[in-house]
Amino acid sequence: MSKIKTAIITGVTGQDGSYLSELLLLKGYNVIGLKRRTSTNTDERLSSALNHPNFSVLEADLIDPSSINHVISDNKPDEFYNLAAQSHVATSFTQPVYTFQANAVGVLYCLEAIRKYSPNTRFYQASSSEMFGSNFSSNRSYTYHGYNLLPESEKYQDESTVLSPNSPYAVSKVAAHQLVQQYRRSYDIFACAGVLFNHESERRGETFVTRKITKYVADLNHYRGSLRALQQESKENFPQLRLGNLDAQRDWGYAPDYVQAMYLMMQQDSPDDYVIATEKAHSIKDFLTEAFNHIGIKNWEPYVVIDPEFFRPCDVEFLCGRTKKARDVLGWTPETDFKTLVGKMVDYDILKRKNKI
Ligand code: NDP
Ligand code: GDR
Repeated sequence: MSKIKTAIITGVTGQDGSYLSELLLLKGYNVIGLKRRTSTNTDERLSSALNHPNFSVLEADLIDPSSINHVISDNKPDEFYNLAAQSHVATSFTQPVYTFQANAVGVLYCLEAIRKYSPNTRFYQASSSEMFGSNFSSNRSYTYHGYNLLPESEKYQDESTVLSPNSPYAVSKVAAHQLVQQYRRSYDIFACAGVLFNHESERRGETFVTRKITKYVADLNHYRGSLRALQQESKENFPQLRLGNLDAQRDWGYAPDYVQAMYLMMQQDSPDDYVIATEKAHSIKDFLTEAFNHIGIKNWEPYVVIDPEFFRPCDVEFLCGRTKKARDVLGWTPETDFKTLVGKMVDYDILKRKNKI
């Protein structure tokens, strides 16, 4: 009989950590989630995993190397998924030092602990499409007076696109990404990185733009329902949704599809880096249109106000991944399209608003 594998997941209380825990438990793993000490309960996303006999939680903080050393030397896991991070790009402009410590130096602590105490442990790093910044690849170049005039349909990012980070978050992720490659080359550690494009879900943090929109739409839907119940017609009292840059485009996928890719990368014969995306870009305006359409509102504009507070000192305008390598080597393809993703998120927030979840 084959031995039960043990996986450690950092960032287990986050969106991806919770889905990955459920996936690995289904696959028969013994899963140890690492969470940092907080004064309030952060277990909301773990309600299903916490009831599983093969799931346990230990306290560790990525900026405290002794806590990382302990969990790795005590447990010598087969697989270690590093999903913990200060993951909010806008916050990285106001907390750059903490962001770098957690997202870059924290990864070094994990890699060093594996090198010293458990060199056979396989390591997964949550790298990000933010690392590309404003850079992209294309099969042809089309310049006019020095300006690149390529249509967006011909721009993409893949494993060979040069990294060009333009936020403290992105710089920290590039540092971590290159450390992973360095440890792979220098010490023969099985260290791989998934360069994941934006992925969302019903469990997405409420300050990311997608969830901010779907929560607002659910609140608006609830408000309209109560007005109808009172047989009144008014939208004046309902506050507008305050957003920043609506023109940025993202390649949005569904988080449960993306944790499958993390697992597959760790099952390969040799470690490598893979871009994971849907290969379709949509703007924030497209997301607004889809989310408002879902509750029967054709024009979102009267409900949205542009607020300078939500603009970043430097933003990433266009991200759209190419996943040939992941499809060919891992056999991975995303199952959930943009429309379905938005619908799932709005429906969930509507149910939550009705206190049914
Ligand atoms: P979340 O923000 O939902 O979760 C982040 C997790 O990291 C939380 O569990 C958080 O704990 C934990 N954490 C933060 N700081 C520390 C620390 N110092 N020590 C220990 N734990 C810490 O992120 P996602 O689940 O969305 O993303 C997972 C990873 O993937 C992150 O590294 C992110 O940067 C990266 N990524 C995400 C993408 C996406 O679109 N979702 C795309 C590409 C990369 P707490 O609950 O206490 O806050
Ligand atoms: P991102 O996600 O920065 O791509 O990072 P986010 O949802 O925060 O922003 C996406 C785009 O929307 C614009 N935007 C707003 N963003 C937020 N948060 N709030 C607003 O009110 C708002 N208005 C407009 C932003 O300017 C941006 O262009 C996510 C995170 O999960 C990272 O951890 C991960 O690495 C990347 O995705 C890939």
